[in-house]
Amino acid sequence: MRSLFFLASLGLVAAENGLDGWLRYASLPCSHECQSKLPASIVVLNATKTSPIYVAGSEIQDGLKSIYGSHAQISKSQCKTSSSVVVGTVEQYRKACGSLSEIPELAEDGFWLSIDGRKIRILGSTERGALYGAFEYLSMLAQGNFSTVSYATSPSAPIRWVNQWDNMDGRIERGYGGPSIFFNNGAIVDDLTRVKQYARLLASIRINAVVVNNVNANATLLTPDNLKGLGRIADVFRPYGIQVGISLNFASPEDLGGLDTFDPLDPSVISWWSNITEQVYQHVPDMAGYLVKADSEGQPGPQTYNRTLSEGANLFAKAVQPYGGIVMFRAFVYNKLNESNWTADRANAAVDFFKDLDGEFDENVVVQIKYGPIDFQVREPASPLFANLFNTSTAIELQVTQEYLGQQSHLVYLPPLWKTILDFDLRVDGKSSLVRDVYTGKRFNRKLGGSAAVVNVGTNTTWLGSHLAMSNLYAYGRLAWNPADDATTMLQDWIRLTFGLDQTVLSTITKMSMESWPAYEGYSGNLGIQTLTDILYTHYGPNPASQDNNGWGQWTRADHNGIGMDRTVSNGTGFSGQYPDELATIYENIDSTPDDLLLWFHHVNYTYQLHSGKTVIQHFYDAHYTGAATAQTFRTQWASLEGKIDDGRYNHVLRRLDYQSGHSIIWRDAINNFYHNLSGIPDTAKRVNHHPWRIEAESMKLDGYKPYTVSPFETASGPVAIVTASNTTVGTATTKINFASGTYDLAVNYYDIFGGQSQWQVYLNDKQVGEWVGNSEDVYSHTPSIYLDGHSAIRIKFRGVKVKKGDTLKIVGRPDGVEPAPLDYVSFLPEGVVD
Ligand code: GCV
Repeated sequence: MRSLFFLASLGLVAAENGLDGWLRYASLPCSHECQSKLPASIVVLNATKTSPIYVAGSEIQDGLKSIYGSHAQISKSQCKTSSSVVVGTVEQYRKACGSLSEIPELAEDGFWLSIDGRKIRILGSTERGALYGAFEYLSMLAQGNFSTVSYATSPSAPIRWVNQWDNMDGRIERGYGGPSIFFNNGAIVDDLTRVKQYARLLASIRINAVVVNNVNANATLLTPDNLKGLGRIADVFRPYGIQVGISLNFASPEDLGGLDTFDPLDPSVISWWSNITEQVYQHVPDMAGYLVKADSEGQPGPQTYNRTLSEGANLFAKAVQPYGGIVMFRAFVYNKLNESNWTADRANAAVDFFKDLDGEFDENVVVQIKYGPIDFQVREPASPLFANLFNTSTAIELQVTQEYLGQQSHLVYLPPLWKTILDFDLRVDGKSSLVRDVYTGKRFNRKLGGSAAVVNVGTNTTWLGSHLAMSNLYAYGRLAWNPADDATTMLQDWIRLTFGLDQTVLSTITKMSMESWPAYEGYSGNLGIQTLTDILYTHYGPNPASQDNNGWGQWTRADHNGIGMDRTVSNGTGFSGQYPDELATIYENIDSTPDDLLLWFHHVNYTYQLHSGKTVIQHFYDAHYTGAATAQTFRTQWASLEGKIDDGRYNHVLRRLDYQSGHSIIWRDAINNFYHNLSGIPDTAKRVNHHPWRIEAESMKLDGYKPYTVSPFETASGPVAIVTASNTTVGTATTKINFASGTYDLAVNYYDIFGGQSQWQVYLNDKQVGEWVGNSEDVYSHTPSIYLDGHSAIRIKFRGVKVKKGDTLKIVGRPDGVEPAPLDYVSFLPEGVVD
């Protein structure tokens, strides 16, 4: 038996790249108990190599070997031995092995798992269900869990989908893990190896369908060659129990089919869609269905012809109905609005568009609703549309790809945010109406329903762009199966599977992850004001001004006196009236509105006093300091795990957390400066605009550098930075240090823009103490910027630098391409100071 020491040391040397995600089947020691519980063989009740049952058998075989070094043969007979895993459907078991009384009723895709010593039976109501059971067994093995169990589990809802926003040219809209694993250059890629690996990950979290292309859809997916390619993709997913779906462009009959209309009621359009659907099903006989974004953000839709959204949806519903397909019709429909109209409100749009269509959709249509009324913000109330459709099937749309939440360059574990919605009680008719009970069909007795999440994995070996972001995908699958699952429990299973069983690793990553969403909310947008990111550009860094004076309807209505959207019925947009009475009353009244949604529902002065006793503005200041302070601890917590996690993943994550600690300060200062400037109200703790440990670059002696006024102003300290005088001039900034002699961490704030890789060196008395290259676009996952702003602003730290009062600090910047080696400031940080 291999010793623990040997295994631990194995873990340290073998750098991992993340490709296997939580299915790495890392080697574990095998105790006596373990030895006595490893099965000798695996009986698959369907030996066809492309069946989920066979896949289940192979996964178990690989897992046993990889985790415990044990060899189990796969066979198709001897189903009654006492030392085998038997895997199949209930039906197959009855036929091959006789009846079984102890299996409780299973819903579609449910499974029964029975482990009694070496006798293991994994039986699904479907083959896909049996595969889920196999992954459950493997998850137990990989966590060293040899319990005797016998239980059945069934999904909360039939729809457990993921959506990819992949474009045909291989780029992914809001994707932070590299280009598409499906498409390149207008066609389906030849090598589908990564698709198979994705299928494995998705099956293990019980996802049953994947929509492979962007909702902003390109009709060329429907060309004969691409449909053939789609067939190849479906063939790869099928053995894993995953069906393929596709997004459609409403105008395809015109754009691709050459018709002069795409009117959903026109007979030529109806027959065009029925024809193309037949072709789709020829290539993909089990195609799951269509996903449709219509009349939204420039996408064509039925409104072009004054047809209703339900008429648009039903066009597709009728086309896929003969094949058993469904239509996921997105409720993300809104028009551009004018902010000078006090009652205009994008949040109203979904209910305004869909409420009156309740009952008008065909039975195989599911209305797919984003969790909040705006767009995946850091905090939103639950979409009131869930409380307005009683005769229509619904699905909730979540977003694993962190579009507004740090784009995988920030650690943000999302389930605590999702749970604020899933577990929320809408009180329809004064009765318990949890959001999760609505979209799973329980509350209003709908057969269809479930969840979809925008995932956007790419070819990066980390899939999403960061190892820690995979906890969000894992937990999404768990919640799609059981939305009542607990955020910490799911996380801890993921940690053990991803990083091993060490208790310190478990408690540390749990703590960091559970603190991450509150921290992000702290240093971005508070009190329900939305994320405050730049909504007109990358959706990444801070830019609160972008949230007003735009036609997108994503507003804060901030001015010198106050902030917040008045969404009351009495004086505002009327949005609060879209909720059932009990909730409408709570939100209508400022006193009963919870603090964390205050600015979502009410426009107040900055001096308005919260339930907490603080004023709104002081809450902003404090939350930004607390949030950024928490983000500083993530790096330190992770660093304490050095030696317990393989170097590859340890260093990859460390670099991101280092970056996040700096970028959280950029967020903190930008938002605080912005509202300090707008309101003119000082921070009672005197931190905002007071930075005793900073030396502004523009105040240094400049040679080859010149001052540069940054816009938006709040994303530069000062608010001026420096840039080299030309794209070829080397710049030098020098100053004498007046801080007391001692040891400091040196933090340098600079800008790393797309289109160049400048180089910087830092000297103390001509001795180099640090250097770096502006290559963040190659290192991190977020969308880069071509400007000096809150996206490109970045901080690097050199730790433990010995400084004497009177030393000379010199920074040399070498521009590259369009990047003029920009610098903002240098902080000399004594231990414990974050400035
Ligand atoms: C795919 C937001 C995103 C868009 C996205 C859209 C949607 O507006 O920024 O990139 O488009 O939502 O969900 O359709």
